[in-house]
Amino acid sequence: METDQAWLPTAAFRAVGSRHTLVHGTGPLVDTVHRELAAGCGRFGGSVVRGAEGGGSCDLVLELGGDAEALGDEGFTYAREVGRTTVTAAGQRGLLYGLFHVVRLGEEAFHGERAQEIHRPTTALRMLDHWDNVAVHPVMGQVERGYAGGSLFWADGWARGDLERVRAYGRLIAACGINAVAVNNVNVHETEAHLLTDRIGEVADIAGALRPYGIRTHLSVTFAAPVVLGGLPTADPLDEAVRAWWAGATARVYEAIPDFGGYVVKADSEGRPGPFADGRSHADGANMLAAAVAPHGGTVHWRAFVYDHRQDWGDRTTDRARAAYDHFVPLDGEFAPNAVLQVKHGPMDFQVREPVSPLIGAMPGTRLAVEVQATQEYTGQQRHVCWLGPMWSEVLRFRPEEGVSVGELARGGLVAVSNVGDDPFWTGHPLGQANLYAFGRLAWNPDADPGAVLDEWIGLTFPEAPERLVAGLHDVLDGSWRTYEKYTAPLGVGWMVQPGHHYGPSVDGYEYSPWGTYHFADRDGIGVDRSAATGTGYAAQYAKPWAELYESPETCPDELLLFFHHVSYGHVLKSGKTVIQHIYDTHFEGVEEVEEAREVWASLAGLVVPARHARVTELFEEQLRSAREWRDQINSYFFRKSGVPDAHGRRIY
Ligand code: BDP
Repeated sequence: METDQAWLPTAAFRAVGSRHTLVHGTGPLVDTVHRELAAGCGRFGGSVVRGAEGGGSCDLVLELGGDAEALGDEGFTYAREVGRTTVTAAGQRGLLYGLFHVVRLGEEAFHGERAQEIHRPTTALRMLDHWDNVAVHPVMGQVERGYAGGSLFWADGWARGDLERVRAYGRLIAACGINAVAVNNVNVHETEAHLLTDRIGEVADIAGALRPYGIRTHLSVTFAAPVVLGGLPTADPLDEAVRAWWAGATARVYEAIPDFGGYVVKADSEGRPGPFADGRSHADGANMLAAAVAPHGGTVHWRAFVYDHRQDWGDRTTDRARAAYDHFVPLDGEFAPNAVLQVKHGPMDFQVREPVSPLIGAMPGTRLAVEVQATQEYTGQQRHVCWLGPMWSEVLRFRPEEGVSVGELARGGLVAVSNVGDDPFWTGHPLGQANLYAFGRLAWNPDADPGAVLDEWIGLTFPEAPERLVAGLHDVLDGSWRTYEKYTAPLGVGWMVQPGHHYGPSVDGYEYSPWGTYHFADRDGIGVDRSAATGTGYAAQYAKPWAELYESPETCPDELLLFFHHVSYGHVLKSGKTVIQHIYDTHFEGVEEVEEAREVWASLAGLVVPARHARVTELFEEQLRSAREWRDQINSYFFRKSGVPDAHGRRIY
């Protein structure tokens, strides 16, 4: 089957490709812009000329120039006067993004007048982290938490020889604003460790395929590299021989990939090696690597996903939610300027509902990157429709303190764990593409309205779609995150998933494990007391007004109540319902909403390419089966624990 073109189908170029365009400027990315236009014009009858002259009769001018300070390398201006649309960029990447802006606008880009607008990304780094293994891992498979087939980059233990698909990927993600990719799993196993040294040539090949679209390549490395690759007796970050080893290895990386982005590091986390082994801090570790990449202009993304997975008992000293803050806030100000602390958006692990991590905003002297998860590990594993744009938008617009939003605090970048694989639809679930697209667009502008982003994705992916299709797609996707939330773990308590693979319900799956993922349900109530007064003290990690708001069950928002508080089943929510009735109602509603979405999708048959329609239809069957399973397990569990019948007398199994 042919690769699905996602949001850059041929048709999206119609408006641009039928015009007369002048491209002015030189450089490899200007060549890319020119190639894109030439291909579009070849199809739709327009023309494109290159150079400074001959623009008199052009409808579209894309030119290098403008105010470098105001635009930066990636910004552009866009203006429209009758008969002429002009994009001006100071840097080549800006020109590429300007082209895609015009493509997105379609016909609208050529009608009427528009005063000059400046477009510039809020965040300089917009990265996808691929959790891809080079060799198939015996437990995790090739792509850890991957639900879209094998890896785009690696096959049969090596980098793919044919990188055509990688080139297409670069084009696709550049078109939604992404400019960096980490090509291997944060859990760096033995084979993958070698990418840093003797196998760097393979990474260079991939980098070469992504470069024409302005995408820099990053690599996940193991902190133990000096030992496992260099034969040194230690990986101690303060040891001179270790530092020299990293400096040498890094210089060779840059010889192979001059525009290499830098390292991604998961250290002292879930069994990965790190600086603790030598009694050093995370800042010592990160700074040592930062020193190695600094002469070459690189960055270290040091992950803050650090907690002790062998000792959480849900109390003040071991609450997993507290761990990142407890580990890192004391180190604020100690990290090198090119060391970025990469923080998951919530304190736990990509649950369907979590509060925003209190680390974000608490480290003013440290560059932070915020990590979200496009791969739907805990949100239906790309078998369920779950459009995450609204969730990410809530996170990015959250203001940890007066004034500044998470989107603005993420000075070190916005990162998503990729949901892409070698699946012909890219994302397994064809509608999962909306998440990838939304991430790119929200990373560019965290304030963008997610509903508008969704409509943009629909418009580009289904060009010339009749109104009924547009409305149907919007309906199916728009509320799908809340629907998923309704039929899974309630009110922010999270988890309740099958251990290990994390798909499907298991209410007590993690309840008695040391990983720290509890609901504490008993016959009287449910939830984790994370208040400062009587619980783990987690609520006090927030600044005002959040610390106060979360501290009391009276003021805590309903959707996070069980994350912060242990309450009785009869506790009345702000919605006016009791907790137990809320559980029953939302689980019935969630399943009904999936049934409705499935009907809407069925009604779109004939309007969607048959292969795509069939794939989603099949997946809806599974989503519905799974949603019913969730509903029945959750409802019957809490009915038996509490003994409280459903107020509406519905059957609970
Ligand atoms: C969890 C995943 C695990 C990852 C880990 C991480 O279950 O596979 O290795 O996060 O982010 O969500 O490092």
